[in-house]
Amino acid sequence: MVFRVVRFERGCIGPHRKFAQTPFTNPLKQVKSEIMTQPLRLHYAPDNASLIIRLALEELGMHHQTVLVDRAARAQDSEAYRKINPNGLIPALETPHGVIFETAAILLWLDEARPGALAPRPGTAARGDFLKWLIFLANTVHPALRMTFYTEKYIDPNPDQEATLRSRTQQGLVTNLNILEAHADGTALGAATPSMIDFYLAPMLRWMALYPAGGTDWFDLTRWPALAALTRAIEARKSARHVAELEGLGPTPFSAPRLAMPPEGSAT
Ligand SMILES: N[C@@H](CCC(=O)N[C@@H](CS)C(=O)NCC(=O)O)C(=O)O
Repeated sequence: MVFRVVRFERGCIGPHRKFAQTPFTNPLKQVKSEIMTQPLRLHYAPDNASLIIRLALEELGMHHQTVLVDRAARAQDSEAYRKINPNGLIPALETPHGVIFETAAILLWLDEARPGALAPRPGTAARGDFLKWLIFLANTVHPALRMTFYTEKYIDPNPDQEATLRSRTQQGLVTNLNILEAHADGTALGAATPSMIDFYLAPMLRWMALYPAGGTDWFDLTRWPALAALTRAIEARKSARHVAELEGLGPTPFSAPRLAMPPEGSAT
């Protein structure tokens, strides 16, 4: 378990007029104090989708504990873990509001805890772009990646059909990356101050380069120079360097990744 230092910036959960009128039961103040007193617990495995959340937590400076899900023992399938995430998927975040699972949902929950820190604030013109790219990553890119990693979950075992499924899905990912490249112009994607979208995309670019073992020939990050720049910008951040060290991801975890050598747990 890793305990991080608490850093609560002033105004991290801003006042809300509707609630501010109720002096004794201000729910947002309550959330703030709950988060301060009850640590967030991230159920994680190294180099899994929990990496996205860990990067965001570190970047936000939010106090959290990590709880290893032992993939080598298929702990994600255990009865105990399914009480946390009934889908048996990593990550899950225990919060004062209960368990949140699904990467994008957790990111949005963190955004509510620290409005404006890693995403444009709700109601601003830039918010729509943020939401559409976040959901595009979560609904389109991430599930396609899963399909290339876990073909056995989608079709019956058959090496030829699995290879076809994988390569057709990877062709779709090329199209997705072309679109992302065209929009990584520093507005919603690849901005000088990264958003949650960048922290979501960088690990997925890493996994495209590494997984499945022997099935990554399709991927060459140099084809997408703006996305390559985004990976370099993310891995240069103090938060990302720290997480890379904690999960054994190496010095260039996103721009030129190598397989994880984590101090605990297993990536697969
Ligand atoms: N839609 C889920 C996907 C998460 C996901 O694919 N997690 C992988 C690890 S990267 C996992 O739990 N794999 C274990 C399994 O499928 O048994 C999310 O966004 O959180």
